[in-house]
Amino acid sequence: MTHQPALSALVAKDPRIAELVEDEARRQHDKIRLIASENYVSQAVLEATGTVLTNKYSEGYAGRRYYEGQQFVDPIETLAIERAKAVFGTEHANVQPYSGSPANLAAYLAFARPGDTVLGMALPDGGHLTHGWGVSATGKWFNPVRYGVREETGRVDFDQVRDLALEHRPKLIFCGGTAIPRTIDFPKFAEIAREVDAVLVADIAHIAGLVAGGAHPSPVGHAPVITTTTHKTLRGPRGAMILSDAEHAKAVDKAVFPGLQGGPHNHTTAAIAVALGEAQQPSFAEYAHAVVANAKALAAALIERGYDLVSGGTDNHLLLIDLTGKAVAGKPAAQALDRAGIELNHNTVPFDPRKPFDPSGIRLGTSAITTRGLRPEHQPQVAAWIDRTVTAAATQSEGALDMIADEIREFLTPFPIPGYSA
Ligand code: DSN
Repeated sequence: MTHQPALSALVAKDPRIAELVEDEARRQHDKIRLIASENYVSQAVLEATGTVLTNKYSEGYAGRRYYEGQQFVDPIETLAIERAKAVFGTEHANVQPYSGSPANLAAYLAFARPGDTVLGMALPDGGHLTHGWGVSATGKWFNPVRYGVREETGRVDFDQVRDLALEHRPKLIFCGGTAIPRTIDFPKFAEIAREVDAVLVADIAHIAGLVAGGAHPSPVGHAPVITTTTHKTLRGPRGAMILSDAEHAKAVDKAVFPGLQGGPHNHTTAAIAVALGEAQQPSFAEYAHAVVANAKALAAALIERGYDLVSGGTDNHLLLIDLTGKAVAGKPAAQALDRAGIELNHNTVPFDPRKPFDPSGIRLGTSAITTRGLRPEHQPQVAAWIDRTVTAAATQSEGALDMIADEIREFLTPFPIPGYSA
């Protein structure tokens, strides 16, 4: 058995599921995991998610619940809230959203009405589905207007943001997204939001851990409402939070419950509290800065090998690579990389002439490999494996992939992960 702690009851009761979980643990151990939204949570976070708290219903908020028996859930949720406020320096925190999309939906429910205009970053330019993209409920139920990046720089076009805001007078402006390799200029967004009297929502799902660790500027004081998942750079369980100033607190809470959700997932709340406790430690700031150092080193090594990075590099954990010049599209490259032991996702790049399901780019992030202990000196080797694999994919040299996977498995042996024992 490889999973830690051992899944003895699961093995006895449901060997097929146990076997699949064991296989997944081994897969996570044997690969260089570069999916920008993923990480490895600590053993303590893993344990908290697997507790009896999953048995409990707790609609409402601490001291104001609709079910009895909240003697222990109330202090757990209160601790999570207090730690969130301390880590991010906000006046209010709601730790109940089930994940990032419901957290963003709660922001719409709190501060807009169906049909209202919202301004968000276009998905192919790095935004998120829930920032008003057409196929999302947020694009169907609201009137979305979208800004993007400048073609020549790959960075947000603030002239366009301002022009669109002045023309359309949105109720909400979203900043942040899923494929933004550069620092988000919160003061600039705040200035535009103030000018048109819109509520600025900073979606910091990708960079929350960097903000918490002081490796990215904070939106606090600029965006009155901040949404985030808890499982990306922040390194907690799958969940989300909404942070806000005191003025917007009541509307946020009402929107999450009873507006959008039922009972919070108490096992997740406990694990969020644990992750936030970890984020309060000095070692977390070291981790956050190491994530950025690794991303910069990987970017430099890839550029040296002739790769075209959107915006020319990175300021955070994320790299977006346009493979147009490499004779292979994003999806076949990502599939070859997965087979070679490097896990990432295909991604559109700004002004992509290809379709989202078969785009020109790949997206990489360095949080998981940083948690695992890889450092800048390892990045030239990671870049070399990526390059060998992309070249093999372009020339359809399938045989090279298994050899690279073997090399990577051996390379990773001295880097243990929580939840797995070889
Ligand atoms: N799935 C997340 C990501 O990978 O960025 C966004 O929802």
